[in-house]
Amino acid sequence: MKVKINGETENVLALWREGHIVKMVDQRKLPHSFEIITLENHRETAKAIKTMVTRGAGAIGNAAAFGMAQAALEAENKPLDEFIEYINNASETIRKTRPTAANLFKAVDKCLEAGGWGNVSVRVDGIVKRADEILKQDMKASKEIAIAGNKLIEDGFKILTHCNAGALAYVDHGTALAPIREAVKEGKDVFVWVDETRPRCQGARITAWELEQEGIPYALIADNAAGHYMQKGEVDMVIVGADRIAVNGDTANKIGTYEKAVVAMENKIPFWVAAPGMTFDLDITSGAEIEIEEREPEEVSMMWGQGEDGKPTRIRIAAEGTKVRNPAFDVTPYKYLDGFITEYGLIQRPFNEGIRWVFGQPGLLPWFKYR
Ligand code: RI2
Repeated sequence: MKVKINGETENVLALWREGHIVKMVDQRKLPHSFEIITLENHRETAKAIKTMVTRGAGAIGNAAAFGMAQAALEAENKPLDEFIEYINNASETIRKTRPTAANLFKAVDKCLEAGGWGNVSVRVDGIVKRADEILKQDMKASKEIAIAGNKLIEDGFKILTHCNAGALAYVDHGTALAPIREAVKEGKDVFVWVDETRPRCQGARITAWELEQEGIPYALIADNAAGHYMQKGEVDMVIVGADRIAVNGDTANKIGTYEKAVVAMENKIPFWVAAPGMTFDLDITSGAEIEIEEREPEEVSMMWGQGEDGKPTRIRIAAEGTKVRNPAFDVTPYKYLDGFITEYGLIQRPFNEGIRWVFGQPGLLPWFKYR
């Protein structure tokens, strides 16, 4: 991802590992300041996931894997039984951070599997290598998603996106923003409508910032404005990311995605979900089984931003004591989706073959066609 730092353009990843240390862009501070945070151990990394220093399904999967690598390195001098106990406890700490994104749980499981045999040093090596591999595979998948999704984008398209599914959410081109980046690279004239995405405003704070950094034309709109532009014929397609996708195609993504999908269908606008295999949960048959994270009421009753003095400021919108509900995600039923943009290609209607087939397990989901 390109970032302008003190006038110079640099390539920065959302997060990376340096030995036992994990570094990540502090996404809570964007767009008003660009800071890299250093996490010394797996507990700090788990806290960073929970408090959304890093966020986005893919990035929290990487953070989870790096947390596992840190735990392995922290325990490398312990006897085997203590090592196993330490790793299991660390995996529980990491699993408890955020419940919805499939990538987090898969990353932890993959690391446990890689560290599940041999003596301590073999296990440490296995976990650390697996954590690094997950990042490498994500970077490759992100590029493949970019190429697959670009095929859907025509010159002159205006594309709506919700939340942030860019390079900060999925290293290193993003999911939803990856095809857009690719289209622009190919010289297509593309414009992006950016939903602000209350309550945390990842659209306003992160997507708009990413697009600005890359010089991609966009306009930030209030969440409530998306339907208006769809109705006016000013949206050619919608692309969003995903946090967890069930075998039937039901998709959990940032709260508000469901509404956009319904309005898109009403206006006959194609609605695509860009997501890697890691986000598909083949153990659940429908979206009803997806746990929806409920976050702090202050995300709704207060806003964070930059004050007129240039300093970070929190202001209260609703009166103190106001009752709040704050689900972070919703589930869009598969019937509203035109398909999925994955590293394996496009999975689109008419859905004749199964997602399980696409991901190497023949069987279910008879109405998905892999192309
Ligand atoms: P990738 C975000 O959640 C949004 O739901 C967004 O669509 C998704 O993660 C992006 O993840 P949050 O972590 O599809 O900001 O890019 O709450 O992996």
